[in-house]
This record gives sequence, structure tokens and C-alpha cells, in this order.
Amino acid sequence: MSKLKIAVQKSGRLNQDSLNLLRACGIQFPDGQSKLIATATNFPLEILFLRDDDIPQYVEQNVADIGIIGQNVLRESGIQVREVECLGIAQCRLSLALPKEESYKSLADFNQKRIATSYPNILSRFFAAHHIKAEIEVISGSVEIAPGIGLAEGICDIVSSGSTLRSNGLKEVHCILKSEAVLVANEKIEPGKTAILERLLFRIKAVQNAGANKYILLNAPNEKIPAITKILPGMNSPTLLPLARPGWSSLHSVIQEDKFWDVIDKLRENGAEGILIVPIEKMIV
Ligand code: PRT
Ligand code: ZN
Repeated sequence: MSKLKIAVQKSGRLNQDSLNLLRACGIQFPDGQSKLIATATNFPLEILFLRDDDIPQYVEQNVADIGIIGQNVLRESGIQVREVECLGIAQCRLSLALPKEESYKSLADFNQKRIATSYPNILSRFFAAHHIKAEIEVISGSVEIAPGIGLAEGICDIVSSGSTLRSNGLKEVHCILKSEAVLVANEKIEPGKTAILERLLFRIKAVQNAGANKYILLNAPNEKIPAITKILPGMNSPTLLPLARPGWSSLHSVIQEDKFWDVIDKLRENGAEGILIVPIEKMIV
């Protein structure tokens, strides 16, 4: 039976998150970072370990069927692959930054400036779209030191917490791309492998849904249950169990994690007590 080949970063910021996602999908494979290829033992998958910059090309050329790659690298490569699923990992932004003492009013301030970046394609497209005439200085690493050593007057680089910019006396002035890791696929996967990709995607979605949702249990007087059900509709409708205490029920439902703090006051106003929020490991909707 043919195996689906997935390209993941060999080492770096994407590596562990990519492997953790596969493991959360129940896929087992031998450890051992020195290898170029690992074969899963319980799923028809081969894992290719590559430099992240090479992943779009390997997927485009069908050396790998699918891959996990940051949108920043994908956009910079200009390579056409199918973006199948956003994975919510390796979130960051590609931003323009200037020395912190410099005043900044608008993008027009970048006219005539020299900007250092490792993302010349994205940046030149961005400047062209905004009619900015700036000079792009391409450097492959440590972009943030360029203004300090007089190589450029500003930079365009990946920002996450912002501490690298701050510690180099720079300030972020404009985000040009929000990025996260995506699952990409070759435009023409063999039919036999499409079914494997569908199975993998089903598992990835179950893991993602589980991460975004929590299981909620609470106790409430029976007369308040209709109001609480409106606040917590659940996947279908909430589960109700009678409590030993007469006139009370235990209500079980699912809640999106980011909605929890919005509804907690409403739940308490409606008589909910003993509220428990429990992680969900997998969630099939
Ligand atoms: O060796 P290989 O080529 O495979 O890896 P790499 O060195 O090119 O990439 P790597 O491992 O550094 O990052 C892989 C991907 O992680 C990137 O392409 C982004 O999609 C994503 N990512 C998420 C980041 C960051 N966060 C990040 N903070 N990539 C880089 N950074 C760097 C940034 O370049 C800057 O130097 O971290 C610094 C800024 O971080 P803060 O937190 O100080 O703002
Ligand atoms: Zn790289």
C-alpha cells in the first residue's frame, strides 16, 4: 500500500510543533532527529525532515505529497501548492521596523529608505502595492542588527514577542503579513494517497477542535436549565443528569475556550454553581 509523504522541518521552531501535531493525531514514529526519513508504525505515512525553506519546492515537485510550512516562507517562495489547513502553530508576523527614536507617521515614510530583510519578494510586492520607492537590502540572518551597523535604515523581519526588536533599539511600525504554519499539499496527489490525506485531515481537525474547546459541567436549579441551555447550546444539545438534591440538575456541554469568560457571568446570573471546565483530548464533530 502506498504511503503519504509529509515534509516537516528538521530542526527549528516548526519541528517540535509539527511532530507533536502528528503524535496528537495518534501517529507513532521512531524518534531520532539525525534521520532524513522516519516511517510511521501505525499509519501509512513517511516523514521527511528538511530545511523549512526547501519544503514548498519539495511538495511542488512531488518529492513529498504534503508539508508543514510557515505562510511567510510559502509566500516568499512564490511556489504554488494547495493550502489545505491552517494549523495555528508558529504564529508570528512579518513587520516593518524602524529605530525607536525615529518618528513615524505613515508608510510613505519608507520612501527613499534602505530596508534590510530576508523576505525581498514579499517586501517588494508590498512596497509596489503601496507605491513606496524604497531600496531593499537582502540579508539572510540577524536582520535586526542591520540599522545598528549602518547597513540599512529600517528592517522587515519576523516578529513574535517583539523582544528582539526592543533589544536592538527598534520599534515595529507596520505588520505586512500575519503568518502561521499551514498544511500544504501537491496540486495532484495520487488518488490512493488522497484517501490517506483525508484520514489525516480528519484527525488534525479533531485535535484542533479539542484544543479550541473545553468540556463544561455545572449544577443549576431545574427552572434555570432552559436559560442556561440557550447560553451553552453544546454540540447538539447539553446533557442533563438529575442531582441527588431535589429540583437540581447537572448540565454538561462544550464551550469554545475563547468564549468562556464572556459567558461565565451570564451562567452565574442564571444560578449555575459548581462550574467545572475540563480539557478535551479529541473532538469529532
Ligand atoms: O533551519 P531552517 O531553515 O529549517 O529554519 P529557520 O532558521 O529558517 O526557521 P526557524 O526555525 O527560526 O523558524 C521557522 C518558522 O517559525 C518561521 O518561518 C516562522 O514561520 C515561524 N516563527 C514563529 C518564527 C518566529 N516565530 C520567530 N520569532 N520564525 C522566526 N522568529 C525569529 C525572528 O526571525 C526574529 O529573529 O525570532 C526573532 C523574533 O522573535 P521575538 O519573539 O523576539 O519577536
Ligand atoms: Zn529556513
